[in-house]
Amino acid sequence: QKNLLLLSPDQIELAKMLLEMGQSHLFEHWPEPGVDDDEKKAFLNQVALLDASYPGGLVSYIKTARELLADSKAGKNPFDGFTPSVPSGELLTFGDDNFIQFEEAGVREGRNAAFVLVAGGLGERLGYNGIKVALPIESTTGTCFLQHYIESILALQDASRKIVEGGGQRQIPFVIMTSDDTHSRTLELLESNAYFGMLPSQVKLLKQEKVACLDDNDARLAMDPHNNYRIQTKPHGHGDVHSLLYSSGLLNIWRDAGLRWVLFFQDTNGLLFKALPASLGVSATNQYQVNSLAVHRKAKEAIGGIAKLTHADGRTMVINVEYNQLDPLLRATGFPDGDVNCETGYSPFPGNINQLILELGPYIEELTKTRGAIKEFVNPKYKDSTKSSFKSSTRLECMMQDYPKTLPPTARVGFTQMDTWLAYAPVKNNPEDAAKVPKGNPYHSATSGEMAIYRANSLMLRKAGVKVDDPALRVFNGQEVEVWSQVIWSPKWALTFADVRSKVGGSCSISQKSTLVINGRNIFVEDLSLDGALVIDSVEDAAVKVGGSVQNKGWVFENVDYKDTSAPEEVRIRGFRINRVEQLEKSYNEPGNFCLEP
Ligand code: UGB
Repeated sequence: QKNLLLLSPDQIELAKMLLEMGQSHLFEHWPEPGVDDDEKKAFLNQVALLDASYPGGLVSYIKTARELLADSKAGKNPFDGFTPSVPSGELLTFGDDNFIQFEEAGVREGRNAAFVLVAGGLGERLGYNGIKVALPIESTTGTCFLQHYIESILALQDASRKIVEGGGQRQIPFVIMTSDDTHSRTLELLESNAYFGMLPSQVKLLKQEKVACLDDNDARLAMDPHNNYRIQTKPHGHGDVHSLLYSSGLLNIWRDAGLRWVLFFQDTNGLLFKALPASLGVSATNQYQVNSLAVHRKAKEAIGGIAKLTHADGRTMVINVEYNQLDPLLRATGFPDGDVNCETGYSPFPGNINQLILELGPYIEELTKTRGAIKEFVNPKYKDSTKSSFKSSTRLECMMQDYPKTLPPTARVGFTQMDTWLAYAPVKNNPEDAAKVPKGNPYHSATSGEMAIYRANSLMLRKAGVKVDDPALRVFNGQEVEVWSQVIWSPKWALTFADVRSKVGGSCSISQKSTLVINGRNIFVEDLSLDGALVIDSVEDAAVKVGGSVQNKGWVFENVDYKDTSAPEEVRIRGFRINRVEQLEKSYNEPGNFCLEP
């Protein structure tokens, strides 16, 4: 009581609220006034932050936690009463007429889009000490994920302005959700690289706050083990992105500026922008309020399945069901074999890759009702089967893909499914864990993430008529991977398959050991025979025709063991470095027409 005199009226209100919510243990150890007064005030400042950054405040957090903890203790199945079926969506085949039409529609819509990258996670599973968006997407050019994302958005912006008559000068907004773990390093990466060519005003960082940890089934808030004037906090999950966007006011600004789409994506999927134009085209053509990008999924593969759930009482929703829940749900609802492949050799349920395209108008309408709050879950690790105490504190979590859970059944929720090689190659697992992945399943490591870029670019060139050799098999960090020709192009060279087709011609061939780097908008590859390394750079106003026979010793992959601490971390985690033995390198820095024909 005496301590109340130290506090401001707002802080007193917060303290009372905590006492009413059964949190008196937070104050029990407080000494007399005069001792640790600054710490006591700092504690209430933290409480104020936790209260302000959760929709409905701490009262709501504690109440929801009690409900979810009770459900968890009772073993309640969140899908009780629901029967899964395969929802309707668009199945795309790379490079066919349909795909090309959707890509064109997507590029047209690009100028009406805003991009949101969720990058608050540290990626503990990857075992990398930096922020994941600073990792090189591949080691041929060393471009980092953030640079690649920004250049892809800028390429879409340019392409969209060109395609739409009077396309104007609209800049595509780019939001990055950060957390205390990633915020300052993300800002530093942007600032020290001149925002990779974006206008600083185009980029907004929104920092998510952590949420309070819970010690028991009564949702008693946990004290920080290192400071008994702080509540222990942990990340709440990427679902926070919705409430942050809502409270930022950006959505209304975007709507007033005429935008129509918000595209959400994750930190380390180097293939995403190859799949994105067509998917945006699907959203626009099919008028999807929610469009989830998806890939072919093998039954029981460890990615969620997108399913339509129909409740006995008539409710329906189209939602991601995590892989560990899909199989039991199917078995419990009249599919005795559970999650099995159909005649295509894949599960009929599309695999969720967690890249979402939301239509802005209905999104704002929904968030106005929910304030961006997303259905949460709790995952306590119990000490024993009585489920009465936890091994360590837990907290509520939420996922951005659970957004459709509160939508009415009339909402148009669909998906766009593509080949995995085109759309999905995340970098999530450390070398040791990746090496243990059963054969045939994806490693999702820095090694496989890089190899996927070479494969996708090689396959795209093949589809455009270039003769690209079959890959070689190599083992890096205990993972056997296909090594395709190392073909890399900047997004301004080609964003869509139509771009690729329009920039290669004649009879071209690329040997397996070759490296081809194309960095410039107007580079045309015609009748090129490449067996070695070729690097072409050009400025905007230079048009360069590249052809003839290029042969040299090229660039070679040298194994590096992940335990070799003399190598930089980003090299170690992929298990190789590139030795640039010999190359033909040409830069065209002046406007004009040029021809490279060695
Ligand atoms: N992230 C945040 O921004 N804030 C957070 O609090 C947490 C994460 P992970 P995970 O694509 O394979 C997701 O850790 O567990 C960002 C989907 O939920 O990589 O693999 C973080 O920076 C899952 O359904 O997520 O699971 C990163 O950009 C499945 O689709 C992103 O959120 C899976 O991804 C994802 O974080 C997948």
